[in-house]
Formats: sequence, structure tokens, C-alpha cells
Amino acid sequence: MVDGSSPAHSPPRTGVIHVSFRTRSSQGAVEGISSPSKGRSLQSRLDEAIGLALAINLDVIHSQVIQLPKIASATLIGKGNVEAIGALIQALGISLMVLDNALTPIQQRNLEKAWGCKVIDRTGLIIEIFGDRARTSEGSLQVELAALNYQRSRLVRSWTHLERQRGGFGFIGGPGESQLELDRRLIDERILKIKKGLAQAKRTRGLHRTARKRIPYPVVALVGYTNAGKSTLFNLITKANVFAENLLFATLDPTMRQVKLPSGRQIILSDTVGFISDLPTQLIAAFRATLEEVCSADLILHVRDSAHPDTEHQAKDVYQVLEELDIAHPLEAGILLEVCNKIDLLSQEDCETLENRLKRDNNLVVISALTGQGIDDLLSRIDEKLQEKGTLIQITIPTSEGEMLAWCYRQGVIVDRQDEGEEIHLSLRLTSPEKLKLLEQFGTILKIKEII
Ligand SMILES: Nc1nc2c(ncn2[C@@H]2O[C@H](COP(=O)(O)OP(=O)(O)O)[C@@H](O)[C@H]2O)c(=O)[nH]1
Ligand SMILES: [Mg+2]
Repeated sequence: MVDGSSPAHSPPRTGVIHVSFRTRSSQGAVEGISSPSKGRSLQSRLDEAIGLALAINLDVIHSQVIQLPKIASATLIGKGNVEAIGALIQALGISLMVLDNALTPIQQRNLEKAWGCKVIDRTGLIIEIFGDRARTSEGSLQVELAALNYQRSRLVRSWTHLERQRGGFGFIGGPGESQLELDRRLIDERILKIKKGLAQAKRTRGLHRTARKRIPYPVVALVGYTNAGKSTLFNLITKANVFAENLLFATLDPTMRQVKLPSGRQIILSDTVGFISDLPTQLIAAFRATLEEVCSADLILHVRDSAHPDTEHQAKDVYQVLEELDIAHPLEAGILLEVCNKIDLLSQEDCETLENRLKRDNNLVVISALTGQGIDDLLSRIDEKLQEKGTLIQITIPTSEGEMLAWCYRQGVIVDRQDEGEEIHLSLRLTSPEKLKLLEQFGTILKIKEII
């Protein structure tokens, strides 16, 4: 939906603006407005918005906060600001303006007209990101549903608004009333179809899970709030350790990479959309859907911005969503590492507090993705965690060896099975002692194709 967001084009030169209103007007419920009770600084708001823009590779060349006493109904930011920013857009050659607020359709339209560039608001941007990241068919459907509902509300709202003001003149390419009715009907039809598709996807969810398990390496997923440093960590780890050959996901998906840990163990590292503060409620289902991959991850790295004033609150949110995703108590299940990032920004005192916690809590790692501090420790902790879960081996068993097959089903976690004539190819996860036992008992008859 955003111009030039496809990889074939270079990303649009983008400006990001966060508007803060000192007093609440009648439109105080507009999303994205800083609420002082949350205690978040305007800079951290703006940083998050930039982080979101970067998540779909927009080329952010300008960003600013605008503070205003009240909302200007026609343009949100008022004539003077529109003109000043318009001049900036000209001077910098900006082709996309992101407003980290909720825009009414008419405000969006007015700004686009005044600036001669594309304008999107916070909800639009988040839908773009989710659309970019949805991997499962269910995820894609959820995101499309959110996008259509958004678009539909725009059509309806703008139509009634404009009708009031100018007697029924529409806003998308200037269609009249009947055209808007038609667009709305088409959207409604599509929404109905998607809802049916979603019901179907829920029924076949089990099948999707099995398909995802075919990835032959353990999946390590990064979760955490936007701006916590997930992508920085992802890039740091993949740059240094990326496995040059046989890149399973290199061309398919830039957010998944095959990585070789120092021990030689291979993993798939997966960067996720991340959490967004004040997520517009209509996007919650879509957000969960984009996190589906986390459900099947072997290990979850919860990346935290230790320097953020809201860090404890953010962590609680993350655990709550993980639980809602049916990842029951990931800490207790032993599939989570808490990665306290940005320790380079902490005061001496806060650093010591964290280090004391570290001594007591072996699910905690303290790092700086920027300076690289603690990364070696993190990698070996990932290794240890995966070791506890066992390694994945691929073996071939003759169909006549029923006893051995039964042993594998009893002792290991079967990841995949392919029957081929007289042979059964089995991928299973075994801990080291179990692997030794397997070799002891059946070493003479089994063919181990690959040990990961
Ligand atoms: N000082 C400091 N900044 C960091 C660190 N890790 C990430 N950042 C910065 O935090 C911002 C957000 O990082 P990013 O990786 O995009 O966060 P994501 O939204 O979680 O993927 C960027 O400006 C990074 O340069 C760190 O360890 N220390
Ligand atoms: Mg990121």
C-alpha cells in the first residue's frame, strides 16, 4: 500500500512526525496522542514511530515532534505547521509523510493535497508492517481483514463528512455517492469471504503447525517492544555467524536467517514485528496473527530495552501476550531467555542492580547489541538452552525394524516422517544421552544421514 515499499524500488524518502497535544480536545480519544499518565517522553514516542517506519525499510530522512494546544480539525496540525512542513518536504524531496497519530480520512486527504506527497497515519503504517510480516495464511487473512476494515471506515467516514460539507462529493479519486456505495459493497463481500477463510484456517491450524515443524533446525525467535533492539541484535548475530551455504531463507525472507552458533549447532533466527505501544484495538487480532511463528519457536529471546523508563511495564505486556498465544509460562517451560539490551546506556548503579539479578536468574542475559558486549555469552546461553531440548537428527530406518521405530517414538520428539518403499526417513529430537543409547542399541542397523 505504501508507494515504493516493494523491494524492486528504492524506499521512499520519508518524514516521521509525532504530534502531541497538551490538552485533550473533544477528539481526545484519537490514537497515538501522548497521554501524560503513561509518562513516556515525546522523544521515546518519536523513536518508536521511527522504529516502525524502519521496520518496513522506509528511508527516514527527517523526524520531528510537534506540540500543539489542540487538534486542528481540517489538518490535525494547523495551517502554519502544514506550510512549514510543506517547505521542508520540498527542500528534502520527501515523498512519504508518516504521522504517528490517527488521521481522519479528510485530514489525510487535505495533507496529501497540501504537501503533494503520500501521507499515512499510525494505523496505516502498522497495517503495512503486519502485511509485510504475516507468514501463515491465517496471518495474511487477519491482516487483510484489518486493512479492509480500516479502508471501509475511511470510505464511510469521509463520505458522510464530505456529504455534510459539500453535498455528497466523495474522496477517493472523486467518485460520487454510488461509487462509494459500490466500493463499500465490494469491501463487505471481501470481508465476508475472509471471515469464512479464517474459520477454515482455524480448522486446519494443526496442519499448518506440522508444516512449520519441517524446518530442520531449531527456531529461535526474537520478541519484545519496538525499539528494544531486536533488529540490531538480529543483524549483529547474523552478520558474524551467518552460514554462507545452503541459506534456507536468504532469498525468501529477510527476517529469518540460518545461523551457526560457535558450537557448530545451526539455528534459524527469526526477527519479529515486535510489540507496539498503544496498539490500535482494531489491529490486535492481526498483531497476534503475525506472531504465530513464535508459537512454534524452540526458544524465545525476549529483548528488553533496559534503559527505557517503562521497561518493567513493557515486560509484563510481553508475558501477557505470550500467555495469550498459548505459550504457557515460557519461563517455566524453559524456552525463554530474557535479554536485557542497551546496558551501555545504563548508569553504574542500574548496571549493578541488573548484574545482581543476573546472578540469581539463569534465564537472564545482559547485553548491548550496539557495542557487542555480552553477545558471546548470549550465544552460548542459546546453545545451552537448545541442548536441554536435545538435538535434531535425521535417520533412515528399514521398515522391518519395528522395534527401533517404536523406540524412536517412545524416546524422541518426532519432527518429521517420510515413508519411502522399504525405508522410513525420520527427523527427531534427542538429548545427548538418548542419542548415545540409540547408537548403542541400534547403531549397526540405522543410517544416520545428518546430525545437527
Ligand atoms: N545505545 C544502544 N542503542 C541500541 C542498542 N541496541 C539497539 N539500539 C538502538 O535502538 C534503536 C532501535 O533498534 P532496533 O534494532 O531497530 O529495534 P527493534 O524495533 O526492536 O528491531 C536503534 O536506533 C538502535 O541503534 C544498544 O544496545 N545500545
Ligand atoms: Mg525491528
